[in-house]
Amino acid sequence: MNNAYVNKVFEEFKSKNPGEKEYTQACQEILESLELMVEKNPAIEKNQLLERFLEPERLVQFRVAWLDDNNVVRVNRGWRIQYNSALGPYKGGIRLHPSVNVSILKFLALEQCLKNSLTTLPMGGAKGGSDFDPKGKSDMEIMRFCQAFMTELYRHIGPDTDVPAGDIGTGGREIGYMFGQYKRLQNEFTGVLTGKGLTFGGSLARTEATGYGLCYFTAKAMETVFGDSFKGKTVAVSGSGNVAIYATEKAQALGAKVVTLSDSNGWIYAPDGIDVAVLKQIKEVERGRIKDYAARVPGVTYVEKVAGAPTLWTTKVDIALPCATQNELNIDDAKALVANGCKVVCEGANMPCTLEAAHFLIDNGVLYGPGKAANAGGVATSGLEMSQNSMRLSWTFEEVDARLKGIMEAIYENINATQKKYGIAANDCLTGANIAGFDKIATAMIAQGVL
Ligand code: NDP
Ligand code: 2IT
Repeated sequence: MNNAYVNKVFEEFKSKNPGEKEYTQACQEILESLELMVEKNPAIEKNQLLERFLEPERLVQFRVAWLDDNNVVRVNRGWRIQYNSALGPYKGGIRLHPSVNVSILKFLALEQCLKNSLTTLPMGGAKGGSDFDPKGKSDMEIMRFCQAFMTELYRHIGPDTDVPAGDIGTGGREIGYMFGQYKRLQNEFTGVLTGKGLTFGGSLARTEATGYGLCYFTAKAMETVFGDSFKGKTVAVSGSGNVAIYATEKAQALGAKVVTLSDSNGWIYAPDGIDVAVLKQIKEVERGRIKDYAARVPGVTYVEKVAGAPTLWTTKVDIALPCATQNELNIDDAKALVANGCKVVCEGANMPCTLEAAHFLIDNGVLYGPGKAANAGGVATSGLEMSQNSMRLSWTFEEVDARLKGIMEAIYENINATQKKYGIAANDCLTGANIAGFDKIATAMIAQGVL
């Protein structure tokens, strides 16, 4: 970073957030992009907007005590990080995974602010979660955990205050239990969570939205930059959860062949493409593992994740869509992708590429779509769920899907216009996304005074 003000902000950030590596990584990536904007826009420094933006408005940490099936007390830690409310009520998912900590949630909340801004819908940014591990838990244990989690969280949220949703480990089942507990405690049936079941205020197409939106964004970017499309392309998808499943479904519907999927234990190679019905049966109905897919579908191989084993990014593909988790694609993976002729990397997950990998991809001409833009379809459709709840109406699948597609294409167009305005390379959607996302937040923060 060359700009003295940006440098100073980053040094202060690091000393205030020692040891928070994911949060620092996200901050560095954003500040590197915003240098261009800071130089053209003295109001940012004058109003100390970067210092204010990089300090979460509120962070709540709480105990979550619950009883397991043997009536043994279990204790987890819960958090909600209400990062920025300049553009609307706090909005963002809840992650349930043993790795969850303050650094990860702050990085996710910070990314969420820029992402929500890019959607153009009125939503501030937040993230929450717990170090609870849903794996291997019974349905009743999940319910008791979700009820205990909401028993504390409910006092901090509300349909006009903060509207949580799903993320890793939090799907429709968990949102249902949390919604039920909120309703019981508050005695109010409101749109306080998104991703709800379709019979109690959920939106059609929310389940599909992140993966579908990722493909709509990628298709628009590819068409603009390369005059190309998904048709006939080979695609690597990682993960096998909500985002990965619907990215696979849409990429294949658009004429591509998805040849990889993964989970934290390993990855599969499916040379003939993915049978999405089998994938959904294993992951959504049976809650199984990706290796079960290889056992069930002939011609599919499974590579266990052990030291020295090749990663799925060594597969020869045209397009890579990382959809599992942060930092799952490192510099060696980026080099392997480029060496194999991969032209497009768009992120379904949040920050799946390390900073070094992202720089390498951009420097080598790969069309790079960062998560905050490419995966914004999930939260955008959450925003549409909030609108429907406020109107007490529900739109058809086709209507929501058409709005989602329009929003994803508009996000790309906004980035493209920003690239042109600032002289940024067309394959670098990262710098454009950060500037375009921050621009609206900065304007709103200045207008709302020193807060
Ligand atoms: P799910 O819980 O449905 O699936 C997560 C997938 O990622 C699983 O296959 C899981 O494997 C894998 N995974 C999770 N943690 C790790 C890890 N530490 N190492 C390797 N693999 C891992 O989550 P989602 O599909 O909802 O989320 C995936 C990503 O997309 C996340 O980064 C999330 O923040 C992001 N995202 C999600 C949105 C949504 O609407 N759901 C919206 C925008 C972004 P395993 O089963 O082995 O844990
Ligand atoms: O990272 C994300 O954008 C999400 N997990 C979705 C958040 C939401 O409020 O729908």
